[in-house]
Amino acid sequence: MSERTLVLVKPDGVRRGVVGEVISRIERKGLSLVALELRTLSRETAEDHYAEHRERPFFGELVDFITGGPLVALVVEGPRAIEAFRALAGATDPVKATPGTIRGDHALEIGENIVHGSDSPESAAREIKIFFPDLG
Ligand code: DAT
Ligand code: MG
Repeated sequence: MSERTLVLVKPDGVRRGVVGEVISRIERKGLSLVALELRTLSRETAEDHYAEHRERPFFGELVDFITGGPLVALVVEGPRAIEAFRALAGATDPVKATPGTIRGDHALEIGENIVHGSDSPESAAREIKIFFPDLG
Protein backbone atom coordinates (compact mmCIF):
# COMPACT_ATOMS: atom_id res chain seq x y z
CA MET A 1 0.00 0.00 0.00
CA SER A 2 1.44 3.30 -1.13
CA GLU A 3 0.82 6.60 0.68
CA ARG A 4 1.78 10.24 0.17
CA THR A 5 3.43 12.76 2.48
CA LEU A 6 4.16 16.48 2.24
CA VAL A 7 7.85 17.31 2.58
CA LEU A 8 9.26 20.83 2.87
CA VAL A 9 12.89 21.82 2.52
CA LYS A 10 12.47 24.90 4.72
CA PRO A 11 14.11 28.28 3.98
CA ASP A 12 17.19 27.34 6.07
CA GLY A 13 17.65 24.22 3.95
CA VAL A 14 17.40 26.22 0.72
CA ARG A 15 19.88 28.83 2.07
CA ARG A 16 22.27 26.10 3.17
CA GLY A 17 22.15 24.46 -0.26
CA VAL A 18 20.89 21.05 0.82
CA VAL A 19 17.84 20.77 -1.47
CA GLY A 20 19.68 18.34 -3.75
CA GLU A 21 20.87 16.29 -0.80
CA VAL A 22 17.38 15.99 0.71
CA ILE A 23 15.95 14.93 -2.66
CA SER A 24 18.81 12.48 -3.11
CA ARG A 25 18.13 10.88 0.29
CA ILE A 26 14.43 10.55 -0.59
CA GLU A 27 15.29 8.91 -3.91
CA ARG A 28 17.97 6.64 -2.45
CA LYS A 29 15.44 5.38 0.08
CA GLY A 30 13.21 4.29 -2.82
CA LEU A 31 10.48 6.90 -2.38
CA SER A 32 9.11 8.69 -5.48
CA LEU A 33 8.52 12.37 -6.20
CA VAL A 34 4.96 13.24 -7.20
CA ALA A 35 5.18 17.08 -7.13
CA LEU A 36 7.88 19.68 -6.51
CA GLU A 37 7.79 23.47 -6.31
CA LEU A 38 10.03 26.33 -5.12
CA ARG A 39 7.91 29.05 -3.52
CA THR A 40 7.78 31.70 -0.80
CA LEU A 41 4.83 31.30 1.57
CA SER A 42 2.43 34.08 2.53
CA ARG A 43 1.77 34.45 6.27
CA GLU A 44 -1.76 33.18 5.67
CA THR A 45 -0.55 29.95 4.06
CA ALA A 46 2.11 29.46 6.75
CA GLU A 47 -0.46 29.95 9.55
CA ASP A 48 -2.75 27.45 7.84
CA HIS A 49 0.03 24.87 7.42
CA TYR A 50 1.09 25.19 11.10
CA ALA A 51 -2.47 25.68 12.48
CA GLU A 52 -1.96 22.94 15.11
CA HIS A 53 0.76 25.11 16.72
CA ARG A 54 -1.26 28.36 16.77
CA GLU A 55 -1.36 28.55 20.60
CA ARG A 56 2.32 27.66 21.14
CA PRO A 57 4.69 30.43 22.35
CA PHE A 58 6.99 29.95 19.33
CA PHE A 59 4.20 30.29 16.73
CA GLY A 60 5.10 33.86 15.66
CA GLU A 61 8.77 32.99 15.21
CA LEU A 62 7.83 29.83 13.34
CA VAL A 63 5.72 31.82 10.86
CA ASP A 64 8.46 34.50 10.50
CA PHE A 65 11.00 31.77 9.77
CA ILE A 66 8.96 29.71 7.32
CA THR A 67 7.95 32.83 5.32
CA GLY A 68 11.48 34.31 5.46
CA GLY A 69 12.68 32.97 2.09
CA PRO A 70 11.87 30.46 -0.60
CA LEU A 71 11.23 26.85 0.38
CA VAL A 72 10.84 23.69 -1.67
CA ALA A 73 7.57 21.78 -1.28
CA LEU A 74 7.42 18.17 -2.41
CA VAL A 75 4.85 15.41 -2.44
CA VAL A 76 6.61 12.11 -1.83
CA GLU A 77 5.04 8.70 -2.36
CA GLY A 78 5.81 5.13 -1.38
CA PRO A 79 5.04 2.38 1.12
CA ARG A 80 4.70 3.99 4.59
CA ALA A 81 6.08 7.23 3.09
CA ILE A 82 5.02 9.32 6.12
CA GLU A 83 6.98 7.26 8.64
CA ALA A 84 9.80 6.59 6.17
CA PHE A 85 10.45 10.30 5.58
CA ARG A 86 10.22 11.19 9.29
CA ALA A 87 12.88 8.52 9.93
CA LEU A 88 15.11 10.14 7.27
CA ALA A 89 14.49 13.58 8.85
CA GLY A 90 15.30 12.60 12.45
CA ALA A 91 13.99 14.09 15.70
CA THR A 92 12.49 17.61 15.80
CA ASP A 93 15.34 18.84 18.03
CA PRO A 94 18.39 18.53 15.77
CA VAL A 95 20.75 18.07 18.73
CA LYS A 96 18.78 14.96 19.70
CA ALA A 97 18.39 13.79 16.08
CA THR A 98 20.62 10.82 15.34
CA PRO A 99 23.70 11.61 13.24
CA GLY A 100 23.03 10.16 9.80
CA THR A 101 19.57 11.74 9.64
CA ILE A 102 18.96 15.00 7.74
CA ARG A 103 18.46 17.05 10.93
CA GLY A 104 21.14 15.10 12.80
CA ASP A 105 23.68 15.93 10.10
CA HIS A 106 22.73 19.51 9.19
CA ALA A 107 21.14 21.45 12.05
CA LEU A 108 21.60 22.60 15.65
CA GLU A 109 18.54 24.69 16.51
CA ILE A 110 14.99 23.39 16.96
CA GLY A 111 13.54 26.42 15.15
CA GLU A 112 15.75 25.82 12.08
CA ASN A 113 15.63 22.12 11.44
CA ILE A 114 15.87 22.01 7.62
CA VAL A 115 12.86 19.85 6.74
CA HIS A 116 9.18 19.22 7.45
CA GLY A 117 7.36 15.93 6.96
CA SER A 118 3.66 15.24 7.61
CA ASP A 119 3.05 13.25 10.80
CA SER A 120 -0.12 11.24 9.93
CA PRO A 121 -2.32 10.36 6.95
CA GLU A 122 -4.80 13.07 8.04
CA SER A 123 -2.05 15.74 8.25
CA ALA A 124 -0.61 14.62 4.92
CA ALA A 125 -3.98 14.97 3.14
CA ARG A 126 -4.59 18.39 4.72
CA GLU A 127 -1.08 19.71 4.00
CA ILE A 128 -0.91 18.37 0.42
CA LYS A 129 -4.18 20.21 -0.31
CA ILE A 130 -2.68 23.49 0.97
CA PHE A 131 0.42 23.26 -1.23
CA PHE A 132 -0.88 21.36 -4.27
CA PRO A 133 -4.66 21.87 -4.48
CA ASP A 134 -4.77 20.54 -8.04
CA LEU A 135 -3.10 17.23 -7.27
CA GLY A 136 -5.49 14.32 -7.86
P1 DAT B 1 8.08 18.31 13.51
O1 DAT B 1 8.56 19.36 12.51
O2 DAT B 1 9.18 17.34 13.85
O3 DAT B 1 6.81 17.64 13.08
P2 DAT B 1 6.47 19.84 15.42
O4 DAT B 1 5.30 19.57 14.53
O5 DAT B 1 6.34 19.51 16.88
O6 DAT B 1 7.79 19.09 14.89
O7 DAT B 1 6.86 21.39 15.34
C1 DAT B 1 6.82 22.06 14.09
C2 DAT B 1 8.02 22.96 13.99
O8 DAT B 1 7.94 23.99 14.98
C3 DAT B 1 9.36 22.26 14.26
O9 DAT B 1 9.86 21.62 13.11
C4 DAT B 1 10.21 23.40 14.71
C5 DAT B 1 9.25 24.30 15.46
N1 DAT B 1 9.30 24.02 16.90
C6 DAT B 1 8.79 22.92 17.54
N2 DAT B 1 9.00 22.98 18.85
C7 DAT B 1 9.66 24.16 19.08
C8 DAT B 1 10.16 24.83 20.22
N3 DAT B 1 10.04 24.30 21.45
N4 DAT B 1 10.78 26.03 20.05
C9 DAT B 1 10.90 26.58 18.82
N5 DAT B 1 10.45 26.01 17.69
C10 DAT B 1 9.84 24.82 17.81
MG1 MG C 1 4.89 18.39 12.91
